[in-house]
Amino acid sequence: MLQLSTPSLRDSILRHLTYSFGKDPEHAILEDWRMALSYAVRDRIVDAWFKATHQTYETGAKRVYYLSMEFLIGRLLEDGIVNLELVEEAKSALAEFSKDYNDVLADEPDAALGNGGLGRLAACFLESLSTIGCPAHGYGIRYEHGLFRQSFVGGRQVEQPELWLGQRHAWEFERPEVRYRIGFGGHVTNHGETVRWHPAEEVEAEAFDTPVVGWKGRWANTLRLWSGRAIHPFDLAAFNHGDYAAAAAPEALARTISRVLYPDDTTEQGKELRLKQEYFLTGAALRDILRRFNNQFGDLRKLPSKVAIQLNDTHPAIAGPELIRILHDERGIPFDESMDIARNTLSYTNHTLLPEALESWGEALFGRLLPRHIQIIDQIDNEHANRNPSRTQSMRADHQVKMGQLSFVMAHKVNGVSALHTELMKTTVFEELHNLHPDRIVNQTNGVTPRRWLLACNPRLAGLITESIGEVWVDDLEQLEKLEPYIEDAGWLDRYGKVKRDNKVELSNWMGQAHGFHVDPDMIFDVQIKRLHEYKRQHLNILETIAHWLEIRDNPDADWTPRLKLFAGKAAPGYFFAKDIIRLINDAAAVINADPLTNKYLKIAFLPNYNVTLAERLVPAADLSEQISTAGKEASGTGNMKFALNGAPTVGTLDGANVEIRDHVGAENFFLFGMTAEEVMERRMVESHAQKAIAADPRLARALEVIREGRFSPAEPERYHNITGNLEGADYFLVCSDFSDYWRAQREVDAAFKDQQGWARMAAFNTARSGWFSSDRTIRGYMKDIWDAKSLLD
Ligand code: 26W
Repeated sequence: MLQLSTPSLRDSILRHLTYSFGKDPEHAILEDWRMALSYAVRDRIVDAWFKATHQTYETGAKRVYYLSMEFLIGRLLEDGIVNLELVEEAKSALAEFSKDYNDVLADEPDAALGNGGLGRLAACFLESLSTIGCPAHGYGIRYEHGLFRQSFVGGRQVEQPELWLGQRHAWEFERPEVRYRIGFGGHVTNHGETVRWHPAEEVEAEAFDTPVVGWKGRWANTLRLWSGRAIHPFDLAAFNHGDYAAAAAPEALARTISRVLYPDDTTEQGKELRLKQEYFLTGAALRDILRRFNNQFGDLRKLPSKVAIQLNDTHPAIAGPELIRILHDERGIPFDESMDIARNTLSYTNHTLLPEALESWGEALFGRLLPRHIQIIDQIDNEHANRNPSRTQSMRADHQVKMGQLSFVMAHKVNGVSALHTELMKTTVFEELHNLHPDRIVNQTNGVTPRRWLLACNPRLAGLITESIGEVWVDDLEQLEKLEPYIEDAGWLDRYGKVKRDNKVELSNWMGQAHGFHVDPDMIFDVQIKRLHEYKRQHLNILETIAHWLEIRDNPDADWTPRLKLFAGKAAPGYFFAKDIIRLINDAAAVINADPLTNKYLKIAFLPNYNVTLAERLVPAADLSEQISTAGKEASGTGNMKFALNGAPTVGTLDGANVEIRDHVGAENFFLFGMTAEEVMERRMVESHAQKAIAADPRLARALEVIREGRFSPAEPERYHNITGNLEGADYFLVCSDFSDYWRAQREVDAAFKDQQGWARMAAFNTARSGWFSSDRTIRGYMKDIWDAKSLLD
């Protein structure tokens, strides 16, 4: 392992600046310094990477493969520095060149290769797999354009292409020697037993590797991302005929497959290119997995004992049919045996119960693009029907290919992502399959990595914790419980409270400088940051805020608890209702923030372009975590865990992992409101439930009225009639029915916040009792219950 002192890091930075980037300190630009520091840190990660790779090979250990269409990585430089415990060394090494550490970190673009929860979970999982020392690969797509950049024009969301590769990227190694041809379309021929697929078009998948280092740099795994390449990139003949576009077309077409991330996170669009992306990722990953397996073990019947493949939702579900195609069509293993080998190798995680998010492809499109796979799926379906005569539901009903059903049947384990969600899987979408295979569904409640989401993003709190109980918590987070005795010490609690206030001051300064938005750091920082979706009910939050504003206007001299309502989040470009909620929040903010009668008590901010880096800035400064989804809709949530860890009590419903957070932190440290998942089902049956709720709550009625009459859109009074119309009508997500109790909970928050000592206690108990929500605990669960994989570090 290379020396880890400041001088050697400084030398390494200077050496890379000089020889890797051809710059001397006088002429180097900020990006050069970032790249030089990144390379200096990367050198040290590569050592751990090589050691891990060799050890895995030598020990013949079982490998885990995590297949995901999304990896919401964010920035990697600080993560590398923190995991290698080089923060002070990096700061002082840069200082010797009078460079500011935070300026250099801020120059790195986010790798926004994901939409939200599913993608970020995959990134946290990879970091935990490395921290634990479990041999693993992540497989994904190297999108040229990640999730779109969001800006607001007149309060409306505007999307622009994201250009992360527009700047130099320090964290990937191109692998030109690792290429696989992925076919599409064409036809299938039968020669007696053997079936042959003859693709009509082929594109090459080229590998780009990123090392993922764990805590203390003891291990590093590989994230392998595939990029589309043309087999014959340039059509010289066309060029010679002056048809330059045609000449470049092959390359452009091939790159299309990895050009951009689909920005939808709940509605499957059924687009052909999306299916091509899913097969591109899965086909290349399986080729690569089997090449590595063959090199080491050979006998494919041993595959399940040496390889565990996790499907991150149904997006890579084609892995089942593809593995059978290779085992049966190419390697001649009988079909049912191929099916068993595949099932014992594959496992599937479901992340949502929303019907519109469950992938189901039209058989015409599917059959045209993957003519052999649809045959195999029919055979899988028949095989399953034969083995389960009582079965009624088919994965091939109504001329569709239902990827949820296929994933369940082709997996030896299926898991949900919170206790409530896993139970709902058994009683809703997978009820019949659960009854047929009662021991297949298991729960693995989500988690987050404490390295990024506490140690790196909240150094003030991490410092206080380490000073109090040592640093063991960093990779054994339940050690945080050792903080409980300190909470009884008023002096310690003051320091805990000061940490939060200093984080709030830092965020206020940043909001002032970056967005010209000035706010009093003693307000309650009430934060709702996540993708925009009706089930997450950002419109319930703004409705309560408007009702609160009207109440303050009625009694401006009352003893109100000043509050900042902070929003951030993107809406899928085609999700117009969600985009209107964003616009309403911005329109309301413009009026309420300008109201001299109330703006010392209530302010609203919607920060643009929410991403991992913005979350790292907001979470440490939050006082209150908004987790207000309609019960039964949020599979787990992971933001809720980050807030609790960073000392922000939750105002929330009994949904997803909120239930388990409340169980761990204590009901007295959680502001609960709203209907349970059962009550939601019942309330939906109630005739005009929304009207009844509005009639019963004048505050709600009045808030809806001012929106409907155009108080926040005087130029276009009817602008939000779709929102008020929906809420006064179907209100499927029960915003109106949960409003009164939400109001009640928020007023309890106001009262509790007045007692700063009391609030700090609640916050500190959230930190001390949230250790279970580490992704290390989650991954150890997968290793034990699903993958039968071992750590090579323990
Ligand atoms: C096909 C379009 C599409 C794309 C992504 C449909 C669905 C998705 C994801 C499953 C949506 C998602 O991110 N789900 C979130 O997953 C998190 C990690 O498990 C959970 O914590 C969130 O509750 C869940 O909404």
